[in-house]
Amino acid sequence: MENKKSIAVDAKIYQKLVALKKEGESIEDVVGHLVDQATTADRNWGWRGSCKLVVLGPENAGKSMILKSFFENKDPRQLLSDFLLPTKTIEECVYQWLDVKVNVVEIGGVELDRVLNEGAKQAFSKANAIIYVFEMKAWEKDKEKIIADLAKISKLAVNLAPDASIECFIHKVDVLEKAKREAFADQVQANLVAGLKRAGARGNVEIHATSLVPGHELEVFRVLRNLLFKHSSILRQALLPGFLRV
Ligand SMILES: Nc1nc2c(ncn2[C@@H]2O[C@H](COP(=O)(O)OP(=O)(O)OP(=O)(O)O)[C@@H](O)[C@H]2O)c(=O)[nH]1
Ligand SMILES: [Mg+2]
Repeated sequence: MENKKSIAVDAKIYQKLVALKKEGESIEDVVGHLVDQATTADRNWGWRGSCKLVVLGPENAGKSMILKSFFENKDPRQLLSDFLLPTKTIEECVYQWLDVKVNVVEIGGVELDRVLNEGAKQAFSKANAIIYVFEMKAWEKDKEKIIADLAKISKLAVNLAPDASIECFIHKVDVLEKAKREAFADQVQANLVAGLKRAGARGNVEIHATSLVPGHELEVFRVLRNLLFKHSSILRQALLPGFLRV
């Protein structure tokens, strides 16, 4: 994957990453090397940390493909040329990412309203991140529903998953040509923020414009990696003072 952007991490971690940086490298390169080092090491790291991700959103939004490309290392090109059956239930999977045991709860689009209206206790309980995915082109038609869903999620999270960050993927941004894409994504983002405020959403909803189409896929990887990053003791150790890059 080509890494052109720097990743958004908190200031302390960022400083440590800068300290590990060799000449000519970007911060993304440093994280990439740390990840490679850990995944190719002979030593079996085992699970040291765990985290729970809940992924939900309307039907056909791209949730299953996002998860397969990130956690199963499936080539997005291949995935996009295939057909995936719609997710008809709530699917729970356990993935390993470095030394992190990641419990992923994926709520199929057909289950979305039921889960949100019935309280979502089990699905949301103790989640570390809740990711809501919708297709960019659905915005005009479905904006009220999207805002209502996100506001509901933010309120449910207060009691069920108080530590969870809430992430919203405006997905399939590739369907618009570049010039229009950025302006439209900015407009959707501004309307979403205003709508969430009106709807009394609680806490912060982080909004990301995403796509799996090659050339655009970095944002999905960046967001997921930054969510998991905090739970990895390998990366935490690597970031301690005195750690030397091999
Ligand atoms: N253009 C474009 N299409 C995408 C992208 N990601 C996924 N898709 C398409 O979106 C469709 C639905 O993808 P899924 O991952 O099955 O959607 P889902 O959100 O899991 O849908 P449900 O299981 O019904 O909830 C597929 O036909 C994909 O080819 C993307 O980044 N860009
Ligand atoms: Mg699915």
